[in-house]
Amino acid sequence: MTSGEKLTLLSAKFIQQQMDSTLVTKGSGFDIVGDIHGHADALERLLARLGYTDSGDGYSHPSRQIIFVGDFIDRGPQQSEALAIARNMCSKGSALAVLGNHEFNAIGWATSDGNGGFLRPHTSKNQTQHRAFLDQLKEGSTAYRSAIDWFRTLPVYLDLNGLRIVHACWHQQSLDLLRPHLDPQNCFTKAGFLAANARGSAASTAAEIVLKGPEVALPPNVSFFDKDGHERRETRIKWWDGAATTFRLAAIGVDPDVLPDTPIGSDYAYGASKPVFFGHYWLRGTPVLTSPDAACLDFSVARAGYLTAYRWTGEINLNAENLVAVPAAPG
Ligand SMILES: [Mn+2]
Repeated sequence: MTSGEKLTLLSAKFIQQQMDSTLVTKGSGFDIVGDIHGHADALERLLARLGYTDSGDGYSHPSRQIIFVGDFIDRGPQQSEALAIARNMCSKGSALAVLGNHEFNAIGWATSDGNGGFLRPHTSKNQTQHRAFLDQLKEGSTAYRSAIDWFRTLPVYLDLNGLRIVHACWHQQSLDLLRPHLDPQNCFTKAGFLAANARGSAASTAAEIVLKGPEVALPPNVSFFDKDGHERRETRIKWWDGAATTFRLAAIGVDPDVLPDTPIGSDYAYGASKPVFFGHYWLRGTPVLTSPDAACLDFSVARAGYLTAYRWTGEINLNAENLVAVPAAPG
Protein backbone atom coordinates (compact mmCIF):
# COMPACT_ATOMS: atom_id res chain seq x y z
CA MET A 1 0.00 0.00 0.00
CA THR A 2 1.36 3.45 -0.89
CA SER A 3 1.40 6.24 1.67
CA GLY A 4 -1.25 8.03 -0.39
CA GLU A 5 -3.54 5.00 -0.16
CA LYS A 6 -2.88 4.77 3.57
CA LEU A 7 -3.84 8.41 3.93
CA THR A 8 -7.08 7.83 1.99
CA LEU A 9 -7.94 4.89 4.24
CA LEU A 10 -7.15 6.91 7.34
CA SER A 11 -9.27 9.82 6.20
CA ALA A 12 -12.16 7.43 5.37
CA LYS A 13 -11.89 6.09 8.89
CA PHE A 14 -11.79 9.60 10.32
CA ILE A 15 -14.91 10.61 8.39
CA GLN A 16 -16.72 7.49 9.60
CA GLN A 17 -15.75 8.33 13.19
CA GLN A 18 -16.97 11.89 12.71
CA MET A 19 -20.29 10.56 11.39
CA ASP A 20 -20.63 8.19 14.33
CA SER A 21 -19.84 10.90 16.85
CA THR A 22 -22.36 13.24 15.15
CA LEU A 23 -24.89 10.47 15.60
CA VAL A 24 -24.05 10.13 19.28
CA THR A 25 -24.00 13.84 20.09
CA LYS A 26 -27.20 14.50 18.15
CA GLY A 27 -28.83 11.83 20.24
CA SER A 28 -31.67 9.61 19.54
CA GLY A 29 -32.04 8.79 15.90
CA PHE A 30 -32.78 9.53 12.28
CA ASP A 31 -35.90 10.44 10.37
CA ILE A 32 -35.47 9.12 6.83
CA VAL A 33 -37.43 11.05 4.19
CA GLY A 34 -38.52 9.71 0.77
CA ASP A 35 -38.36 11.28 -2.70
CA ILE A 36 -39.43 14.97 -2.65
CA HIS A 37 -39.43 15.87 -6.39
CA GLY A 38 -39.91 19.60 -5.84
CA HIS A 39 -42.77 19.44 -3.32
CA ALA A 40 -41.44 21.89 -0.73
CA ASP A 41 -44.81 22.53 0.96
CA ALA A 42 -45.26 18.83 1.68
CA LEU A 43 -41.68 18.70 2.96
CA GLU A 44 -42.36 21.57 5.39
CA ARG A 45 -45.55 19.89 6.62
CA LEU A 46 -43.68 16.62 7.12
CA LEU A 47 -40.81 18.32 9.00
CA ALA A 48 -43.36 20.02 11.28
CA ARG A 49 -45.09 16.68 11.91
CA LEU A 50 -41.71 15.22 12.89
CA GLY A 51 -41.07 18.04 15.38
CA TYR A 52 -38.52 20.00 13.36
CA THR A 53 -38.83 23.78 13.68
CA ASP A 54 -37.41 26.66 11.68
CA SER A 55 -36.05 29.38 13.91
CA GLY A 56 -35.06 31.45 10.88
CA ASP A 57 -31.85 29.50 10.46
CA GLY A 58 -33.30 26.41 8.77
CA TYR A 59 -35.17 23.41 10.14
CA SER A 60 -33.66 21.47 13.01
CA HIS A 61 -34.58 19.14 15.86
CA PRO A 62 -32.99 19.17 19.33
CA SER A 63 -32.02 15.49 19.23
CA ARG A 64 -32.68 14.01 15.77
CA GLN A 65 -31.46 14.29 12.17
CA ILE A 66 -33.10 13.88 8.78
CA ILE A 67 -31.67 11.61 6.09
CA PHE A 68 -32.92 12.32 2.55
CA VAL A 69 -32.96 9.34 0.14
CA GLY A 70 -32.41 11.55 -2.95
CA ASP A 71 -34.62 12.70 -5.87
CA PHE A 72 -35.11 16.25 -4.63
CA ILE A 73 -35.77 17.53 -8.15
CA ASP A 74 -37.75 17.13 -11.41
CA ARG A 75 -41.55 16.99 -11.75
CA GLY A 76 -42.76 19.25 -8.90
CA PRO A 77 -43.49 23.00 -8.71
CA GLN A 78 -41.06 24.12 -5.94
CA GLN A 79 -37.68 22.64 -6.81
CA SER A 80 -35.58 25.66 -5.73
CA GLU A 81 -37.49 25.82 -2.44
CA ALA A 82 -37.11 22.09 -1.74
CA LEU A 83 -33.39 22.28 -2.51
CA ALA A 84 -32.93 25.35 -0.28
CA ILE A 85 -34.52 23.58 2.71
CA ALA A 86 -32.50 20.38 2.23
CA ARG A 87 -29.18 22.10 1.50
CA ASN A 88 -29.52 24.37 4.49
CA MET A 89 -30.26 21.42 6.77
CA CYS A 90 -27.30 19.46 5.40
CA SER A 91 -24.90 22.39 5.82
CA LYS A 92 -26.02 22.95 9.44
CA GLY A 93 -25.69 19.29 10.40
CA SER A 94 -29.45 18.78 10.74
CA ALA A 95 -29.59 16.38 7.78
CA LEU A 96 -27.65 13.91 5.65
CA ALA A 97 -28.55 12.95 2.10
CA VAL A 98 -27.71 10.48 -0.67
CA LEU A 99 -27.71 10.84 -4.45
CA GLY A 100 -30.89 9.98 -6.41
CA ASN A 101 -31.04 8.98 -10.06
CA HIS A 102 -32.57 12.40 -10.89
CA GLU A 103 -29.56 14.20 -9.40
CA PHE A 104 -27.21 11.73 -11.13
CA ASN A 105 -28.96 12.53 -14.43
CA ALA A 106 -28.87 16.29 -13.72
CA ILE A 107 -25.07 16.17 -13.26
CA GLY A 108 -24.76 14.18 -16.50
CA TRP A 109 -26.95 16.70 -18.35
CA ALA A 110 -24.62 19.52 -17.18
CA THR A 111 -21.32 17.70 -17.83
CA SER A 112 -19.50 17.79 -21.15
CA ASP A 113 -18.59 14.44 -22.71
CA GLY A 114 -15.44 15.99 -24.20
CA ASN A 115 -16.78 15.53 -27.74
CA GLY A 116 -19.13 18.47 -28.01
CA GLY A 117 -21.98 16.63 -26.31
CA PHE A 118 -22.99 15.84 -22.77
CA LEU A 119 -22.71 12.73 -20.59
CA ARG A 120 -26.50 12.64 -20.54
CA PRO A 121 -27.46 13.34 -24.14
CA HIS A 122 -29.75 16.34 -24.68
CA THR A 123 -32.41 14.29 -26.47
CA SER A 124 -36.01 15.47 -26.40
CA LYS A 125 -36.97 12.52 -24.17
CA ASN A 126 -34.28 13.42 -21.61
CA GLN A 127 -35.17 17.10 -21.85
CA THR A 128 -38.86 16.43 -21.22
CA GLN A 129 -37.97 14.52 -18.06
CA HIS A 130 -35.73 17.36 -16.84
CA ARG A 131 -37.55 20.45 -18.19
CA ALA A 132 -39.28 21.58 -14.98
CA PHE A 133 -35.89 21.71 -13.23
CA LEU A 134 -34.17 23.52 -16.12
CA ASP A 135 -37.01 26.07 -16.27
CA GLN A 136 -37.34 26.64 -12.53
CA LEU A 137 -33.62 26.90 -11.77
CA LYS A 138 -32.92 28.62 -15.13
CA GLU A 139 -30.36 26.44 -16.88
CA GLY A 140 -26.88 28.02 -16.75
CA SER A 141 -27.75 30.47 -13.94
CA THR A 142 -25.69 30.77 -10.76
CA ALA A 143 -28.43 28.97 -8.82
CA TYR A 144 -28.45 26.16 -11.39
CA ARG A 145 -24.68 25.70 -11.28
CA SER A 146 -24.72 25.81 -7.49
CA ALA A 147 -27.37 23.06 -7.41
CA ILE A 148 -25.32 20.85 -9.76
CA ASP A 149 -22.21 21.42 -7.62
CA TRP A 150 -24.16 20.37 -4.53
CA PHE A 151 -25.40 17.19 -6.26
CA ARG A 152 -21.74 16.26 -6.83
CA THR A 153 -21.23 16.27 -3.04
CA LEU A 154 -23.96 13.68 -2.39
CA PRO A 155 -22.74 10.19 -1.50
CA VAL A 156 -24.03 7.15 -3.40
CA TYR A 157 -24.86 5.44 -0.11
CA LEU A 158 -24.58 5.80 3.67
CA ASP A 159 -23.57 2.83 5.81
CA LEU A 160 -24.05 4.12 9.38
CA ASN A 161 -24.25 2.57 12.82
CA GLY A 162 -27.33 0.39 12.62
CA LEU A 163 -28.82 1.54 9.31
CA ARG A 164 -28.12 1.96 5.62
CA ILE A 165 -29.43 4.39 3.02
CA VAL A 166 -29.36 4.15 -0.77
CA HIS A 167 -31.63 5.61 -3.43
CA ALA A 168 -32.94 2.47 -5.18
CA CYS A 169 -31.21 -0.80 -4.23
CA TRP A 170 -28.66 -2.00 -1.71
CA HIS A 171 -26.73 -4.56 -3.73
CA GLN A 172 -23.40 -5.27 -2.13
CA GLN A 173 -21.78 -6.62 -5.29
CA SER A 174 -22.62 -3.43 -7.20
CA LEU A 175 -21.49 -1.20 -4.33
CA ASP A 176 -18.18 -3.09 -4.19
CA LEU A 177 -17.82 -2.63 -7.93
CA LEU A 178 -18.36 1.13 -7.57
CA ARG A 179 -15.81 1.41 -4.76
CA PRO A 180 -12.83 2.44 -6.96
CA HIS A 181 -15.04 5.12 -8.55
CA LEU A 182 -15.95 6.76 -5.22
CA ASP A 183 -14.02 8.99 -2.84
CA PRO A 184 -13.73 8.28 0.92
CA GLN A 185 -17.13 9.94 1.47
CA ASN A 186 -18.75 7.68 -1.15
CA CYS A 187 -19.21 10.48 -3.70
CA PHE A 188 -18.34 9.80 -7.34
CA THR A 189 -14.88 11.03 -8.24
CA LYS A 190 -14.67 13.00 -11.48
CA ALA A 191 -13.27 9.97 -13.33
CA GLY A 192 -15.70 7.70 -11.51
CA PHE A 193 -18.65 9.74 -12.73
CA LEU A 194 -17.38 9.41 -16.31
CA ALA A 195 -17.00 5.64 -15.85
CA ALA A 196 -20.53 5.38 -14.44
CA ASN A 197 -21.83 7.12 -17.58
CA ALA A 198 -19.97 4.90 -20.06
CA ARG A 199 -22.86 2.89 -21.48
CA GLY A 200 -22.52 -0.84 -21.03
CA SER A 201 -19.52 -0.61 -18.70
CA ALA A 202 -19.49 -2.56 -15.44
CA ALA A 203 -19.49 0.73 -13.50
CA SER A 204 -22.52 1.99 -15.40
CA THR A 205 -24.42 -1.27 -14.82
CA ALA A 206 -23.60 -1.12 -11.11
CA ALA A 207 -24.67 2.54 -10.89
CA GLU A 208 -27.98 1.67 -12.62
CA ILE A 209 -28.69 -1.12 -10.13
CA VAL A 210 -27.93 1.07 -7.12
CA LEU A 211 -29.63 4.27 -8.34
CA LYS A 212 -32.47 2.89 -10.52
CA GLY A 213 -32.99 -0.65 -9.26
CA PRO A 214 -32.18 -4.07 -10.72
CA GLU A 215 -33.90 -5.45 -13.82
CA VAL A 216 -33.92 -9.13 -14.66
CA ALA A 217 -34.36 -10.79 -18.04
CA LEU A 218 -37.66 -12.62 -18.57
CA PRO A 219 -37.60 -16.29 -19.61
CA PRO A 220 -37.17 -16.91 -23.36
CA ASN A 221 -40.33 -16.21 -25.40
CA VAL A 222 -41.90 -14.14 -22.62
CA SER A 223 -42.45 -10.42 -23.07
CA PHE A 224 -44.97 -7.74 -22.20
CA PHE A 225 -45.90 -4.27 -23.43
CA ASP A 226 -45.16 -1.31 -21.16
CA LYS A 227 -47.40 1.75 -20.76
CA ASP A 228 -45.77 3.39 -23.79
CA GLY A 229 -46.49 0.34 -25.95
CA HIS A 230 -42.87 -0.83 -26.09
CA GLU A 231 -42.24 -4.56 -25.98
CA ARG A 232 -40.15 -5.40 -22.91
CA ARG A 233 -38.11 -8.53 -22.17
CA GLU A 234 -36.87 -7.40 -18.77
CA THR A 235 -38.65 -6.41 -15.59
CA ARG A 236 -37.82 -4.45 -12.46
CA ILE A 237 -38.21 -6.52 -9.33
CA LYS A 238 -39.22 -6.13 -5.68
CA TRP A 239 -35.71 -6.91 -4.43
CA TRP A 240 -36.78 -5.92 -0.89
CA ASP A 241 -39.36 -8.69 -0.61
CA GLY A 242 -37.69 -11.98 0.36
CA ALA A 243 -40.87 -13.92 -0.49
CA ALA A 244 -41.03 -12.55 -4.05
CA THR A 245 -39.08 -15.35 -5.70
CA THR A 246 -40.97 -15.78 -8.99
CA PHE A 247 -41.51 -13.44 -11.93
CA ARG A 248 -45.22 -13.24 -11.11
CA LEU A 249 -44.55 -12.24 -7.48
CA ALA A 250 -41.50 -10.04 -7.98
CA ALA A 251 -42.19 -8.00 -11.13
CA ILE A 252 -43.00 -4.29 -10.76
CA GLY A 253 -45.43 -2.49 -13.05
CA VAL A 254 -46.47 -5.57 -15.03
CA ASP A 255 -49.79 -7.41 -15.02
CA PRO A 256 -48.79 -10.54 -13.02
CA ASP A 257 -51.08 -12.70 -15.19
CA VAL A 258 -48.83 -12.28 -18.23
CA LEU A 259 -45.77 -13.46 -16.29
CA PRO A 260 -44.77 -17.05 -15.50
CA ASP A 261 -44.78 -18.37 -11.95
CA THR A 262 -41.18 -19.53 -12.36
CA PRO A 263 -38.17 -18.58 -10.22
CA ILE A 264 -36.46 -15.31 -11.17
CA GLY A 265 -33.17 -17.13 -10.63
CA SER A 266 -31.11 -14.05 -9.82
CA ASP A 267 -30.63 -13.01 -6.26
CA TYR A 268 -30.94 -9.38 -5.32
CA ALA A 269 -32.57 -10.21 -1.97
CA TYR A 270 -31.27 -8.03 0.86
CA GLY A 271 -30.79 -10.11 4.01
CA ALA A 272 -28.24 -8.18 6.10
CA SER A 273 -28.06 -7.53 9.82
CA LYS A 274 -29.12 -3.89 9.62
CA PRO A 275 -32.13 -2.29 7.95
CA VAL A 276 -31.89 -0.39 4.69
CA PHE A 277 -34.00 2.61 3.64
CA PHE A 278 -34.55 3.66 0.03
CA GLY A 279 -36.98 5.49 -2.25
CA HIS A 280 -37.42 5.55 -6.03
CA TYR A 281 -40.26 3.11 -6.70
CA TRP A 282 -43.35 5.36 -7.03
CA LEU A 283 -45.39 3.07 -4.79
CA ARG A 284 -49.14 3.74 -4.81
CA GLY A 285 -51.67 4.12 -2.03
CA THR A 286 -51.32 4.66 1.69
CA PRO A 287 -47.72 4.12 2.87
CA VAL A 288 -46.97 0.64 4.18
CA LEU A 289 -43.83 -1.00 5.53
CA THR A 290 -42.45 -2.89 2.52
CA SER A 291 -40.34 -5.28 4.63
CA PRO A 292 -39.05 -5.56 8.23
CA ASP A 293 -35.48 -4.86 7.06
CA ALA A 294 -35.95 -2.89 3.82
CA ALA A 295 -38.27 0.11 3.78
CA CYS A 296 -39.20 1.95 0.59
CA LEU A 297 -40.22 5.53 1.44
CA ASP A 298 -41.35 6.69 -2.01
CA PHE A 299 -45.14 6.85 -2.02
CA SER A 300 -45.41 9.22 -4.98
CA VAL A 301 -45.82 12.72 -3.55
CA ALA A 302 -45.35 13.87 -7.16
CA ARG A 303 -48.38 11.82 -8.25
CA ALA A 304 -50.80 13.09 -5.56
CA GLY A 305 -49.58 10.43 -3.11
CA TYR A 306 -47.70 10.92 0.16
CA LEU A 307 -44.36 12.31 1.27
CA THR A 308 -43.23 9.66 3.71
CA ALA A 309 -40.69 9.33 6.50
CA TYR A 310 -39.58 6.55 8.81
CA ARG A 311 -38.77 7.58 12.39
CA TRP A 312 -35.82 5.31 13.27
CA THR A 313 -34.49 4.99 16.81
CA GLY A 314 -32.05 2.11 16.60
CA GLU A 315 -34.37 -0.84 15.95
CA ILE A 316 -33.18 -3.79 13.86
CA ASN A 317 -36.68 -4.90 12.93
CA LEU A 318 -38.63 -2.03 11.42
CA ASN A 319 -42.16 -1.28 12.57
CA ALA A 320 -44.99 0.17 10.43
CA GLU A 321 -46.01 2.36 13.38
CA ASN A 322 -42.88 4.44 12.78
CA LEU A 323 -43.99 5.56 9.30
CA VAL A 324 -45.03 9.22 9.22
CA ALA A 325 -46.64 10.54 6.03
CA VAL A 326 -48.29 13.71 4.78
CA PRO A 327 -50.50 13.84 1.68
CA ALA A 328 -49.24 15.77 -1.36
CA ALA A 329 -52.07 18.28 -0.96
CA PRO A 330 -53.11 19.33 2.55
CA GLY A 331 -56.70 18.77 3.55
MN1 LIG B 1 -35.62 7.76 -8.26
